Formats: sequence, C-alpha cells, structure tokens
Amino acid sequence: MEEITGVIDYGYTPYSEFKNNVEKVVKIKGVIHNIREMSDFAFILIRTARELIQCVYSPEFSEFRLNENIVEQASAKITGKVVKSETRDGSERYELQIHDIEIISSPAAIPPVVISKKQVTCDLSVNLDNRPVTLRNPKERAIFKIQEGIQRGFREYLQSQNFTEIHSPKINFAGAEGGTNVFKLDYFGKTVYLAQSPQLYKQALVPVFERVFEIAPVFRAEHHDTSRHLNEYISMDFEMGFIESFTDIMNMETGALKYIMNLLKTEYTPEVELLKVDIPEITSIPCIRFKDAKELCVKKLKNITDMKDFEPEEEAFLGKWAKQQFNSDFLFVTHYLSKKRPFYTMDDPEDPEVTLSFDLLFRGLEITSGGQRIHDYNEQVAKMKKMGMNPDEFETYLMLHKYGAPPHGGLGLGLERLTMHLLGFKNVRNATMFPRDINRVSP
Ligand code: AMO
Repeated sequence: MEEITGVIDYGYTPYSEFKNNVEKVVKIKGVIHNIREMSDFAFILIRTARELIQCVYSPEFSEFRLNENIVEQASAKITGKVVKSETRDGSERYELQIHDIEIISSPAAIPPVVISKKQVTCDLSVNLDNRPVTLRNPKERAIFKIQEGIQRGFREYLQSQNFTEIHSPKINFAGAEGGTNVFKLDYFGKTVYLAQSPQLYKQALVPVFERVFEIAPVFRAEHHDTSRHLNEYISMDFEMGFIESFTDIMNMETGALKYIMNLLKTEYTPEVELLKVDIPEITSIPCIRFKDAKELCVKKLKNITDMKDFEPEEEAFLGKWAKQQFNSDFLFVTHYLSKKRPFYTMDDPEDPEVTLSFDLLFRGLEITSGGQRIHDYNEQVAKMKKMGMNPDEFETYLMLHKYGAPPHGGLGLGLERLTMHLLGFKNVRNATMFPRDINRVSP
C-alpha cells in the first residue's frame, strides 16, 4: 500500500542554491517568461515563484532544437549546467546552460497584454481587466509580495506581544461604523449587513483573550469612485485590554510599523530593490491634536469649509508639514471631535467635545483610525441614545459592557492604503490584487 509521508521533494534546485552548484547539472521548474532569440543562441527567462532565472539555449550544449512548443507562458522542467554570469555591476549572478527542456503544459493563446517586459505599460483599467495575467509580471507580482510582508510583519509583531489571532463573522446584524456605506443583504428574508469592520467582535473578545488581532476583508459601500476607496479591503485590526491611555495603542502601532519596515528590508530585498521602495525610517512618530492641525491647515490652505474633518488636501499638507518639521513620514492626529467618531469611541473626560481617538497619516494619507472605547455599560448606552441609536438593537454587543470589560482600545489599518503610499502609487487599485469598486466586480 502507498503511504503518504508529508514530504514533497522532486529534486529541483532553487535559485538560492545555484551558488553552491556552479558547473554542476541541476533540475529546475518554472514558466517560460520570455524568449529572446539571437543569431545562434537564445535567452530563455524562466519565472519561478520569486525569481527570473536566465537560461541559455545553444545548439552547442542543448540536446533539443527550439520549436513551436517552446513558447512564453508554457510550463517547463529544465535540466542544465549552472554557470556564473558576468554582470555590469559586479554582483553575483548565475545562469543555466540548458541541456534539456520538457514542456509539461502549453498555453492555448498569447496573453492579451504584454507581460514579459520589465513592466506592464497598459492603462490601469486594462491591467485590472486582465489581472490573472498581468499579475504574472514580476513588478506587479512584487507589489503583492511586499503586501504579504506587511501582513506577515503585523502578525508576527502582535504574536510576539501576546495577541491572539481571531476571525469575526462578515455577515452581521448591524453595521459597526454607521453611515450609509454599508452593504445590505437579503438573508433568508431578513436584512443583514456585510461587516464594515470587525469592531463589535474584536471588542467582545477583549475580556476573553485580553489582546486580539484580525487580518481580513471588510466591506464598504462607497458610492464615489475615488483613488483611495475600495468597496472591499483588507483591514488589519487589533484590540487590547488594560490600557492606561489611548497612547498605548499608538505605541503598539509604532512598534508594529517599525517591525514591518525592518522585515521588508531584511526579508523582501529582491522586491524592495525591484520596485525601488523608499522604506521609511521610524524612530518615533510625532503627534498633533486635531484642533491644532486644523488651525495649521486653515492658515496655509484656502477654501477650507469643513471644520469637523480633513479633506484629502489637508491630509496631504499635514504629511508635508510632518516631513519638514520632524523629518517623519508618519503623523498621529489625536482628539478628533466626538461628533465625527463612531458610537463606541470614548470621549475625553477633560473635554467631552473631543475623543480619545487618533488617525495615523502616512505620507499625507490616512492609513489608520483608532482609539479608546467606552467600557462602562451606562456610559455606552447613554452615548448610543445621544447619537439617536436604539441600544436594544445592540443587545449582544452590549453584553461586553453589561458583564464587565476592562479599559480597552484598538485600531484598524488599511492594508491597501499602506501599500499604496509605501510604493508611491496615486491610486489604491494599483495596490489591490483584485479590486472591488463601484464599477468593478470582475475579475
Ligand atoms: P475606519 O473606518 O477609519 O475605522 O477604517 C480604518 C482604516 O481602514 C482604511 N479604509 C479604507 N481603505 C480602502 N477603502 C476604503 N473604503 C476604506 N475605508 C477605510 C483606512 C482607514 O484608516 N473600526 C475602526 C477602526 C478602529 O477604531 O479600530 C474603523 O474601521 O486605512
């Protein structure tokens, strides 16, 4: 009887091992990314999970002849000899002199967009229409490898700080963030809502695990087509109990961001170099109160009408101001107006007009909202009533407060927004694998 051992090893040599196999014959697998035929030889670039390996075909050492099956996007197994190649910058590079190639899967058609050049140059909408193909381009792919690094860093850092990873339901009895941007769903005749955030559940789990985090999709019915809003995005959330001040949350986020940036530098070097990522140096992050930030904006910018929140231009201005004043790519803005923050936010006991809340701006874009929550039952019920909400509709949420909760707070960090500004994109869709917006639900 055949037995399954949990081991898969077909004897392929990863590119990282080429340096230990110079002049030896090895076996690799991958997709033919690009073929460049010269007069008497050819370069065949093989795309593996993370690299492009340069392979050389020549009748001198190749035991086959180029033919109509050897085409871009075909999957292949290749044997060949590893040789050290010359590079202009003197860095170590290795290539493979192909002895033999076995095509194991052939494409049925030529890709609709050129993906074998250095970058995909078509319009963003064409790029997004053809995402399963355009993501194969190494630069497009690198965006999402970096994004993986951000999530991995967030997870690893919070795990090191004793947070428990959770998954909250995405089909819910109420919208957590209020407003009109909630998707309604017919649920066997009842109206339910797609989760705008894991807010109500992450709070419920504070008395259970003390510290929790979640990385998951959330849904916002954004009615406008903007360059920074998606209808589905990945929210990186955490919630922590026994805080002594809402600045504990800002400290935890600063620690996480330092860890993430360092992880990208050390373990995502190929992608960081390919995309020329300008990784921010973080020692500490400056903080400014909303009121003071607003005053700065009013002094420097014209036509500011909304005194309760920031327009994108104001955030961009504050981003530049933080860079000039503190040489910081990040800025915490604190004490937002009570009127503008959700019902669960704690008001500042010293000035109930404002809240113990914050946003984090990164290079002039809001990437995080967070703050301290109300933990007292009567206080939460009173605030709900003041905001015109019916506490009876939130009975299960209010179990948290009714049956005792420690002082706590947390935050939500938009993964695509962080990726977007880290990589210098103007549109959040560039940093979204398969974006969902008002005009797009496919692919
Ligand atoms: P908020 O609604 O401010 O707060 O969202 C937190 C962060 O999520 C990102 N974000 C978005 N990204 C892309 N498209 C959107 N439509 C979109 N909307 C928001 C932003 C934003 O800063 N429950 C609170 C967080 C908390 O207090 O814990 C919340 O969801 O980066």
